[in-house]
Amino acid sequence: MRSDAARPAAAGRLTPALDVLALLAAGAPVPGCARRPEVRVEDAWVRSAERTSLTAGYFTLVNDGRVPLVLASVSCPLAADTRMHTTVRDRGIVSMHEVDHFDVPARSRLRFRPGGNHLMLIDLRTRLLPGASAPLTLRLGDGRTLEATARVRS
Ligand SMILES: [Cu+2]
Repeated sequence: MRSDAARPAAAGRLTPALDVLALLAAGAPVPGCARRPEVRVEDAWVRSAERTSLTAGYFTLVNDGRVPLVLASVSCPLAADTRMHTTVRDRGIVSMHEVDHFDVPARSRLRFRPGGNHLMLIDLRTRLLPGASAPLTLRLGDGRTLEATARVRS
């Protein structure tokens, strides 16, 4: 005759280890082991503006996910208007153009950096001194928003 009572005890002893393996296999966060979000903003900074009411901002939007996304707009409460620009070189002439949105494919990075894509922060409400910070809100095409803190530097 088989002993049913022995089985649950044995299974119970194995369960904790199996649970952790199942969590790892599912990619779930394990306590004490923080994971970076798949979609995130890195290296956000804004050029200091002590005498002008206009400056530029930069960041990297990381999309480590399997789904493409769209960067629809960026705003900063320290500026009356924030626009996304790209820099274009055509036969030696450098100009910048406003961009309505950026497509960010799955597993890619969208970089804003000097000489390339950049934010224009227009009609600053305050001087931006090195060491200060400026909050940025990135709005995605699906309605999600990402908050970032940009360091002000010269
Ligand atoms: Cu510009």
